[in-house]
Amino acid sequence: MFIKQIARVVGVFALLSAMCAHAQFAKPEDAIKYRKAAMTIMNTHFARIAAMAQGKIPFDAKVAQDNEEVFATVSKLPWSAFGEGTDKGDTKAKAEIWSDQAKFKAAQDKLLAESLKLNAAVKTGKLDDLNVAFKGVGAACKGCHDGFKDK
Ligand code: ASC
Repeated sequence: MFIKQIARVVGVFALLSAMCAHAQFAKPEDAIKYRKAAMTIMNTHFARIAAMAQGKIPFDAKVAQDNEEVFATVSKLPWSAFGEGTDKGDTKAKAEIWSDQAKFKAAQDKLLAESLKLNAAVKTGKLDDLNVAFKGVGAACKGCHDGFKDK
């Protein structure tokens, strides 16, 4: 009986800590470093796709797919690193991230939606599809930066 109660309490704590997304970072500066690193990787892989879509480098469907795969995965990572206390320090994050969380979440959802379209586009293997989808993702990046990132 008593054991069951302990198990229940432990379970509740585990759930609470899982819900507390920024608990994975020991210090705010760790979270800031993490989200910047994720965005650097997003930029690297998105830029390769963009270069192909814009005809700056030769189009290779396999290369586009490989880069999209990394982008899709890593673009899910930054958001949990905008927790409490990470508004100060070595960051260009605007206060609006915390004061208008619904809008910030909507900007993340927009990126996810455009990213899914990019995923569909790289699968067709057609440069025209890539060209349309990469613009959607780029607009989502820019939209969020315009609203939530200092120059
Ligand atoms: C990138 C990058 C962005 C977007 C944006 C598109 O490669 O780092 O923030 O594309 O410039 O307009």
